Amino acid sequence: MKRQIIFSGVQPSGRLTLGNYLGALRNWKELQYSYDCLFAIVDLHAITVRQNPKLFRSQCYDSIALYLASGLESKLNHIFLQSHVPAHGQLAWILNCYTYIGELSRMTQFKDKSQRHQANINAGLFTYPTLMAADILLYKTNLVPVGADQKQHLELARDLAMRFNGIYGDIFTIPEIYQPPLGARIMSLQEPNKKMSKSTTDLNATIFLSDAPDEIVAKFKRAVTDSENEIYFDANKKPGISNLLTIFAMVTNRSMEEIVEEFRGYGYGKFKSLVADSVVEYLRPLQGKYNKLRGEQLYLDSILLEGANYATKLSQITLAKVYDSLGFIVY
Ligand code: AQP
Repeated sequence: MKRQIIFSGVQPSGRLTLGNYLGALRNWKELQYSYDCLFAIVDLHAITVRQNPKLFRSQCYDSIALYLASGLESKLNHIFLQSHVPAHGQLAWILNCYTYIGELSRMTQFKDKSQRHQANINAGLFTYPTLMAADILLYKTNLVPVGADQKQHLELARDLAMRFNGIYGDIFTIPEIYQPPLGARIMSLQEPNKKMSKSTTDLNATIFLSDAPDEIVAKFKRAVTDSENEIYFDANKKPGISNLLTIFAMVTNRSMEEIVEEFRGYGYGKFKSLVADSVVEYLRPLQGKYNKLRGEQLYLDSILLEGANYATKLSQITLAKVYDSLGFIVY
């Protein structure tokens, strides 16, 4: 029986974070055994914010090495750079013509990023969600595993697919979202009401997957909590401690109830050290694999090439169908 298709991606817009890992990559690793998976490094998305070209190229290689180090098996998955597959841009243009300004104006990521990059509120930042819809729809994707911040974009992708199908017939598969029960939104260590983000200006706010153990320990030590000094889960009242509890539960694979029960009487300082040590141990094997893989550029290139060839072929099938439905002349 044909397996269902997964598509997802991460922007190489900086160093990947613990949020990217717990909200996305970790789930990809679990899902790779049951689905046909395409995982992109979405470099076209990343240029909606200015990037330094030399650093950017290096971050693209960092990302693919991290994908593999996270446990994605090259034999099971197709890993590629979005810019290597022309159909992403081609379909994005078409979908732009079926997306309303009002819909894009409601996107919270656009509002948030235009606040943060006021000198560069470009059209790409605005139409980012139509490119994301193209990414997903090109591959007849059934399931998209993403963190909570991408839910709104995914809903738009579904709306666009249904709108297009409503006019032209059964062209696109309607994708479903996959969100993890825990970790869909790992929060900033400094502003626990905001999500942890790779493009943060406050380096203490984010755990990067490449952080050294002493950096991880120092960041958790400085994590913002509250003045109550009692450990229990309440994301609204105690966002800092609840975030630490979530991270701890995920990296130790223990239930929230069990952890809260065990650590209720602990002081915050002691608990923070425990979380830090668990994260250091959790990331150790990943970091070891990453350090080895990152130097193997020819190997990384070979994976990207295979991925791009496969994705290009698959994407052309959907694109031809779309062109034909629109009345474009297709040979
Ligand atoms: N804090 C987070 N918690 C859980 N999941 C997260 N993701 C991102 N941050 C968290 C998920 O990681 C995947 C890739 O995200 P992205 O690189 O496409 O962009 P983003 O969502 O905008 O992530 P960042 O780290 O905040 O990047 P910048 O700073 O460049 O904007 C997605 O599935 C996302 O949900």
